[in-house]
Amino acid sequence: MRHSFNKRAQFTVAAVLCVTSPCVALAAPDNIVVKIGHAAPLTGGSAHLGKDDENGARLAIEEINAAGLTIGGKNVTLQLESEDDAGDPRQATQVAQKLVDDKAVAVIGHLNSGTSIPASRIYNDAGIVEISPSATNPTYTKQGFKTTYRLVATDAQQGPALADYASKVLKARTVAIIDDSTAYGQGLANEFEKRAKAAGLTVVSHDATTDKSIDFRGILTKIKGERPDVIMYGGMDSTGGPLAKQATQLAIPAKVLAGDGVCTPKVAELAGAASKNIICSIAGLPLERMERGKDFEKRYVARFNKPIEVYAPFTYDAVYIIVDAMKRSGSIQAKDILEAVASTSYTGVIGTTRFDAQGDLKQSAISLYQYVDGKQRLLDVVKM
Ligand code: ABU
Repeated sequence: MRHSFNKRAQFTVAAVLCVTSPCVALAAPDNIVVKIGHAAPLTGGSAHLGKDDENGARLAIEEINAAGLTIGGKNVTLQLESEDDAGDPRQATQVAQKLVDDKAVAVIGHLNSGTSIPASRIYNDAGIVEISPSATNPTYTKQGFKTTYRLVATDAQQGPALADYASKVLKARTVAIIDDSTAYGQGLANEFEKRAKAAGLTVVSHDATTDKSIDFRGILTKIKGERPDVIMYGGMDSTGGPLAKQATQLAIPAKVLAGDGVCTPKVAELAGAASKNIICSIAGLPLERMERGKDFEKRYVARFNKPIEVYAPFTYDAVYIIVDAMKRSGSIQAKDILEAVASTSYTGVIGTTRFDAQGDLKQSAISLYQYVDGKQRLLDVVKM
């Protein structure tokens, strides 16, 4: 039943779009339009990251359509349906339901852990694969859903990598922790704290703010009195940048350690000269260590006339992983794509992707960066 309904729906989409969209007017009668969903914050403090993710997916879809795609003997045109979840858990579930109702056969997203986790139940109920390019909270893939996948390491790996750097490289003895109370920020801070304590660091304080805060002077003034060797921040760049800047304005000498939500070109803009105090990680290989990274970067910049933020290579590969599953199953049905994604062995820009039974990567990496003259400089890559 489900099979024939989906097939009818996809032909209907093609017909409707032929009269409403010049893009699909190109589609011949035997050309099936298949929707790939994407969801991320396209408004609000993380809109630049959401747009970066969308651009990566769009570039892949444009390339695949230009090259021509045939699945099961039928010509297929991919269509990106990109939705704005505003980084908000409630809006994320509404957007997820819309993508399901609109018959997306797979979804790339969401960007945040706090949106990916609640949305994942909706995709699971609908039997649609969800591949997050960036959600790092371990809970995302621990819910027992067969539909949840991610292309990054988890915070159970990222938190310890940051704590080990603080302890072994910075030789820190004391740390003050701040998190933004989100699934990501709080989760990462907690993982960091566990490993820091195990490594013998003293956690002098652990404070919570929100993902909308921009004034950290109250917390930072208190922390200044605690004289920590380092500050660890669990949150995104839109808040991490001002936090680092205000710490420098208050003459706090401590380095600010943070995860992938902070580790962007944008944070240097927001922190200004204080970016030299930031050490951050991303939950994958650095672009410069990806075999096809330079080539991807050239095509991305030529198409969008802006630099990559962080996870565009991951959304780009996510599209190709979905198409690889279509090719291997010879089907454009959501249930067949879902089944085939589990046995993915796909070499793309970010490397070779293979998933474990939970939907996490079998092999991943954590890359550590500092900022020199406002530019990211790679410090280390820890293979997982
Ligand atoms: N991993 C950082 C940004 C996305 C998240 O909330 O997990």
